Amino acid sequence: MKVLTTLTSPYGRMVRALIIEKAFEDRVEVVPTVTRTPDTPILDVNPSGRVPTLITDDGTMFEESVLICSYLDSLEEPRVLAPQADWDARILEARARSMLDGIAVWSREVRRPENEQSPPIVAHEKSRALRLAGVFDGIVASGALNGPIDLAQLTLGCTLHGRDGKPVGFDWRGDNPNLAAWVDKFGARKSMQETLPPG
Ligand SMILES: N[C@@H](CCC(=O)N[C@@H](CS)C(=O)NCC(=O)O)C(=O)O
Repeated sequence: MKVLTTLTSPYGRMVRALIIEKAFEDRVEVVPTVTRTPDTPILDVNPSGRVPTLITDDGTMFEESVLICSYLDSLEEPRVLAPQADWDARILEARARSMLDGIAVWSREVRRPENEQSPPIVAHEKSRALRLAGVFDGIVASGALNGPIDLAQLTLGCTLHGRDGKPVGFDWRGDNPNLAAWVDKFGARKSMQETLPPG
């Protein structure tokens, strides 16, 4: 199997880290690629052009990080993802995902030429991200993310670890010491160290 991804995508990092957590390095090849160019190789396999994209050995194409993580996780025990009926775990997954999706919108906005950026979008996403950082500071203080690795932890870790100062203005550490300590600890895992985004 192959997973195509950029090395900067936090969604791709979730899949790359899960591959390491599951010790699937020999089963899934990570193929670094580029996106958002007219000739990106992603378009040969996935018309959406998005990463991460997984191609199985029989040629089946998966997109969407959670779907890819669910599929890979299903291949071998122990499972990392919460069972369908574990609502507490899935609520946390969704919350972390909500934070990641907002930060992705913010990051994309500030990558546009300055005269094309929307200050209201940037302000909206910045306040959402900082609000959610505060929520997660309380959640990690309660110990809710200290169990065996799960998708909520993986999502939160890939959202925040190794991305300090990105996007510019996302200064969440000072007001959220519990979250900062949790991210530093989670970020020390081999799977996180080996998937650090470049630069
Ligand atoms: N919901 C998707 C989001 C994936 C996504 O937004 N990927 C970005 C990179 S971070 C991408 O492929 N962008 C290229 C494009 O929009 O053409 C997932 O969870 O996999």
